[in-house]
Amino acid sequence: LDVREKKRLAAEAALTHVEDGMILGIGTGSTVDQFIAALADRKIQLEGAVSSSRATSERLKAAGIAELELNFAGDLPLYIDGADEATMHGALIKGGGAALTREKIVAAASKRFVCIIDDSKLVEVLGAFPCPSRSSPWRAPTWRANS
Ligand code: A5P
Repeated sequence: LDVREKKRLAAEAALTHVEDGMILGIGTGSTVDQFIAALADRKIQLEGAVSSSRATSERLKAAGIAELELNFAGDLPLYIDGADEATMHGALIKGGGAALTREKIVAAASKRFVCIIDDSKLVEVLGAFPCPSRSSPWRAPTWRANS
């Protein structure tokens, strides 16, 4: 599989956590783009999505998914996003897509975080990816190595 196909598979695996009528928090990046495409392809009817970046907002609009403001949406059941690096223990480096501030805000408002990554993101030790948030890697409580 090429990387794009792997991203698509990771994105599709996350669909098992998504139900019609949900309001999702949605991160940023090429894996998230695959997730948004998968939502549209499967014709999943979300109530809407809270976006973490302008790029994601554009993708949501193109997919016909309503974008909601976090102030109106309130607490979210689920946040979906990729990562730049991940350990088998679920520690992550994020921010490589330059959307970290909004990503953190939307993730913090969400009950669960399902991280969609392919195996190219797995590392023994975090830190090879050059980003300023290195000192405070995220914990991803619902991260699954094989999904
Ligand atoms: C955005 O700021 C990042 O945290 C992304 O989630 C991360 O860069 C993953 O991007 P890709 O899915 O393009 O690898």
